[in-house]
Amino acid sequence: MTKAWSKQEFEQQLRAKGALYHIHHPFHVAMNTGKCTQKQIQGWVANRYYYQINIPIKDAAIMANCDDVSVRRLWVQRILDHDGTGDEDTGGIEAWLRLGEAVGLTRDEIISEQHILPGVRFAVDAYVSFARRASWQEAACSSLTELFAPTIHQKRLQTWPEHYPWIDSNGYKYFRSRLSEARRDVEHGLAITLDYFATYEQQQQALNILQLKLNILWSMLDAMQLAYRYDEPPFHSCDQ
Ligand code: AHQ
Repeated sequence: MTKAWSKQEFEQQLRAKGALYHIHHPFHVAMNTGKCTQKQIQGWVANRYYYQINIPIKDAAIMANCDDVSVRRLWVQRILDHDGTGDEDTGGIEAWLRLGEAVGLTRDEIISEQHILPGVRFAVDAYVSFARRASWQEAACSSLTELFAPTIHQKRLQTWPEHYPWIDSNGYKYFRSRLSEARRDVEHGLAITLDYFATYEQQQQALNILQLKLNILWSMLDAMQLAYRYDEPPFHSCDQ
């Protein structure tokens, strides 16, 4: 029976997974080094919209599975951050639509989901399905990719204005809002994870859950890489 890691070591092991975060995906590297065309940026924003609208659904699934009112009291903020609370605060999904308009898409074409690639849809749906059937603690653990998210949002805010001056800077509101929201969320998710996954076997399970989410994020970008940078969109080789 292998001895469990200390909480410090367990956290180190979780953070080490950052080496596989999608900031290192060639599509992301191209975006952050100014190598993407407007079409490729538009494809990314339009496809990531499907991820964004599914985050509150995923979080509601976690809430539905969670019998701990103190956890729900904190977790509910994630839903409000995306859905907003009304006229004044229209939320992250609205900010994402603003990003879409800032890169030259129309709201209608984003909301229509006409650009969503099958591989992106499958990956996002897999995330929501996981959150529905996993325990709320396991699903909380899967959100820990946000340990690495502030860096990715910061990088976009630092590099995109210089590389893509044609993007209206009003579109960057979402990235700015996530800098603080992600830091707050991940503190809570990390506390749940470090407490719940106590034995060595459970700690290995937590690492596997985090890997599942890293795979989901990486697979979304694989679909976009093929479609928008290799010009091989789904069914491109079929006669129709
Ligand atoms: O905008 C993002 C977001 O709201 C969330 C919620 C969180 C979760 O519950 O899994 N993860 C996440 C992420 C967002 N943006 C991604 C990006 O690259 O812009 C990063 C992603 C994450 O790291 O999981």
